[in-house]
Amino acid sequence: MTIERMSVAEIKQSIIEKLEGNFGCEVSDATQGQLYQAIATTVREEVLRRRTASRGERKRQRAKKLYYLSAEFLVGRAMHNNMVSLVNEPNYMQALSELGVDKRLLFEQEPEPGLGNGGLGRLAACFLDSLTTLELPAMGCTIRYEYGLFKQKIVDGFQVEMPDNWLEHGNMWEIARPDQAVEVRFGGYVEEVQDSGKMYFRLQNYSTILAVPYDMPVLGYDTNMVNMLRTWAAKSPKDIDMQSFNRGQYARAMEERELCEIISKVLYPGDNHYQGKELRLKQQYFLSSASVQYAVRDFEKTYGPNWKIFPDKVAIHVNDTHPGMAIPELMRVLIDEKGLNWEEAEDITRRTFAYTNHTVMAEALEKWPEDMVRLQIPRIYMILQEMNRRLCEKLWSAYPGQWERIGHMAIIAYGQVHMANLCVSYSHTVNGVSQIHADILRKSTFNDFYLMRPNKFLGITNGITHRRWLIQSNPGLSSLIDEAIGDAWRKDCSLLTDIKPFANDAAFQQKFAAVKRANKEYLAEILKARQGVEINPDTIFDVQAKRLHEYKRQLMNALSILMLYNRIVDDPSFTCEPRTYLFGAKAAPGYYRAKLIIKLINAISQLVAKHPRASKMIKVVFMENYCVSLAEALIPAADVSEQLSTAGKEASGTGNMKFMMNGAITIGTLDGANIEIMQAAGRENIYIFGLNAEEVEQGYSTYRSSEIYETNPAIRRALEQLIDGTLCPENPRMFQDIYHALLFGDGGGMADPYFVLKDLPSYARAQKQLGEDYAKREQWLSRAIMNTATSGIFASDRTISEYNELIWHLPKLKL
Ligand code: 26W
Repeated sequence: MTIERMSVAEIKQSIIEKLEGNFGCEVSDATQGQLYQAIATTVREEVLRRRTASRGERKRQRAKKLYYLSAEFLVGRAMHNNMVSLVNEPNYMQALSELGVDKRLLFEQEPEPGLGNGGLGRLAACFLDSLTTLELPAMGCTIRYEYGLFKQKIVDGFQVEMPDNWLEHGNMWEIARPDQAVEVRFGGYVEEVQDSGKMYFRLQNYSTILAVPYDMPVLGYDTNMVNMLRTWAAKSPKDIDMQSFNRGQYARAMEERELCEIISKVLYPGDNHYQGKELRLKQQYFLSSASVQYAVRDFEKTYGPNWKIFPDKVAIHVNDTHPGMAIPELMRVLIDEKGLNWEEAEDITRRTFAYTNHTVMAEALEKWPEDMVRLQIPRIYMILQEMNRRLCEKLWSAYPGQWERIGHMAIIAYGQVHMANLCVSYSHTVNGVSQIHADILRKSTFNDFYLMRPNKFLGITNGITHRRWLIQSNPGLSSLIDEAIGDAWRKDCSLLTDIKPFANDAAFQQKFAAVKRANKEYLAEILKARQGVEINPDTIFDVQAKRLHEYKRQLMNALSILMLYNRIVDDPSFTCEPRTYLFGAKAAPGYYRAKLIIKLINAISQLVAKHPRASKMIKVVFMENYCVSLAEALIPAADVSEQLSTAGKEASGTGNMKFMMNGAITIGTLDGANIEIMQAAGRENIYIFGLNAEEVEQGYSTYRSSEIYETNPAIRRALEQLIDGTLCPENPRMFQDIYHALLFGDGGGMADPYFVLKDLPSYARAQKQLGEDYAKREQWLSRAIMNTATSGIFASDRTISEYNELIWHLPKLKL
C-alpha cells in the first residue's frame, strides 16, 4: 500500500552521492553540517515521494478539510521523527552505523523550531501528527516567526535570554510558496458606497502586507498521507520603496520594509499572561486573515461560489483565542468580497468555527483596547460592533435587565474587545482540554453562555503523540514492549494495556529497569555535554519540567527540598533514598517573580552541594534551555513526574501524560488530566496530595498563610532562610519578594494565592512516602509498568478521533 521504503543500501548510496554532488567530499571528511544536509535531503526525498503519491486526493474526493489555526506549533526537530513516521528508522540507523556517523551529533545539527511557548503549542504539533496518521485532511496554520522562543542561559543562577535565530542556516523542511501569497490590510478608514440601492464598505488608504506561505510537510505514521503546516511570513509588497530609494533616501526605503516584516519577526514569549501589545494584535490578525483568505480561495477553486456548502467542506478551529479574529475576517470576506448578506454570512461562519479554551487564568484572557482595534483593523472593528449589537439583543431577551451579566458576556464592553466572548458566541462548539477543565468552563468561566446553549460545551481530554514521545524518544522501552506483546500498539496505542499482565513478571521488570537505567545514563551524558553537570543514575530522577509559573508551584517543590536539607543537616543519623531533583523551566522575560524562583532553585542547588552529608543524598539541577529535544532525552529517564499545580488552575497538562507513558510515577494534585491519569492508572499507582479544586475555591475567603507560618516550625524556618542570608550570603534580601508574596500578598491581593504553604505539609508527606516506596523495587517497578500500560488513552490519536466525531466530521481519505 505505502510506497517502498528505502533499503539500507539505497540510503547509504543516496547519502554518499549527496556528499559528492553537493559538497565534493566523502563521509570520512564531511563536516557534521554536511552530513546533516546529505542525510536530511535523503529523508526529505522519501517524505516528498509520499506527498506526491497522495497529492490532489483530497480535491478528487471532494473531502472536507480542517484548518487548525494556532499562534504556536512547537513541532520540534523533524529528521528523526520523519524516519520514525516512514517506518524506516531501523534502516536509517543501520545505514548511519555502517557509515560511521555519530547519531547524537548528527541530530543535534538540526536547529529546533521553537515556534511555541509550552503546552498549547506542543499540543498543536501532536494534533497534526495524529490528524495525518488518521488520514484526515488538514492544514495547520501559524506564523513563520523568524525568531522563536528565546534560548535560555543560566548565568550566576539567573535566567538570561538569548535570541533564537533558528532560520539562520536555512530550513530543510519548508517549501516556499510565493505563488500562494495573499494580501493583508491594516489601518486606513472605511468608506460606505451606495451602488444600485445596496451599501458596500470599502477600505481606503490602508497599508498592505504580503503574507507568503512556507509549508512544512507533516507525515503520518505508516501512510502516504502528508498534511502541511503552513507558516505565514510577512513581506513588504514593494521590495523597497523605489521612490524613496531613487531620491537617495536609502535608509527610509529600508525602514519601511522593516516595518512590514516586523510582524513575523518574533514569537511573544508570554505564556498565560496577556498584554495588550499592538504588534501582537497585528500578528493575530495577520495569521487569521491570511489563513481565512486562503481557505476561501481554496474552497472556491474546488466548489465554485457555492457558499452554502462552505461549512460542509471547511472546518476552522481556533486554538485558544489568539487566532479568533479569523471569525470576523470570514464575515468580512463573505460580505465585502463575495457579496453575501449579513444573515447568510453569519450562518456560514457559525457553522464553520469551533474554539478550544486552554486556560482559566483570568490574566490570560485576551481583551484588546477598542481604539487599537479600530485603528489597526477598522473594517473588522465595524463587523465586531455589529456582531456585538446582535449578540446583546439576544442576551437582552435571555437575561432582560441584567446589564452586568450582559456586559460580562459582550464582545465589546467597557472599551475592550473581549476575545473569549467573540469565540464562544460565534463558534458552534467550545471545548475544554480535560474533564475538570470543561466542568470549570461550564460552571464558572462561561456559565452564562452554558446556561443558554449547554450542548455547545464539550470536554475533550488532551493527548500526546506516542510516535515522538515513546517510539522515537524511548527506543529501549519500545522494543521491550514489542517483545512482550508484538508491535501492533505502534499503530493503536490503546493496545498498551496488553502489557498489564507483565507488571508483576520478574523478568519483564528486570528488563524494564534496565531500560530506565540506560535512559538515565543517556540523560546524564547529555547534561554533562550541555552544561557540564554530573548526575548519578543510581539516584531517583525526580523531574519537574514545564513553563515557570506561580500556579505550577515549582516554588513548593523548591521549599520542600530546602526543608529536607534542613532535616539532613540537623540530624546526622537521617538517611533517605538518594535523589536527583531536575528542573527545566523558562520564565517569561518580564515575569519578575518567576525569574526569582529560578534563582532560588539555583541557590538551593548550591547550598545543598556545599554540605558534605546532604550532597550525598540530594542533588538539585536546573537544566538550561528546556525545549522539545531536551524533553525527548529527559522524559524517558524520569522516575518521578512532578505535577503540582494549584487544583483548578492547570487546564490539562500534557507533560504529565508523556512521563506516565514512559513509566514515571506521578506525584500531583487533583487537577487537569492528573485526575484522569489517576483513574486510568489506579489510585495505588500515583501520589495525590493537597487541596482539591473545590477546597481551593472555598479557601479564597478563609485561608491565612500566616497561620501555617506560625504553627509549622519547619516551614517557618525555610521561609526565614529566604531572607536571612542562608541562600544568598552576598545579598540576604535576594528572595524578599517571594517571602513577602507568601506571607503578606502583593498589590492588595491575598497572601499565597496559590496555596503553596497550605499544600506543603501534605506534599512533603507524599514525597516521604514516595521515597520509601522507591526502595521496594518490585513493587515500584510493577507500578511504573502499570503507568505505561494504562497510558494509551492519552494518545492524541484518541483525542483527534473525538474532535473529529464531535466537532469536525472529516472523512478519512481513501489512499
Ligand atoms: C496571550 C498570552 C497567552 C499565551 C498562551 C495566554 C495563554 C496562552 C496559552 C493558552 C497557555 C497554555 O499553553 N495553556 C496550556 O495548554 C495546554 C494544552 O491544552 C494545557 O495542557 C495546559 O494545562 C495549559 O496551561
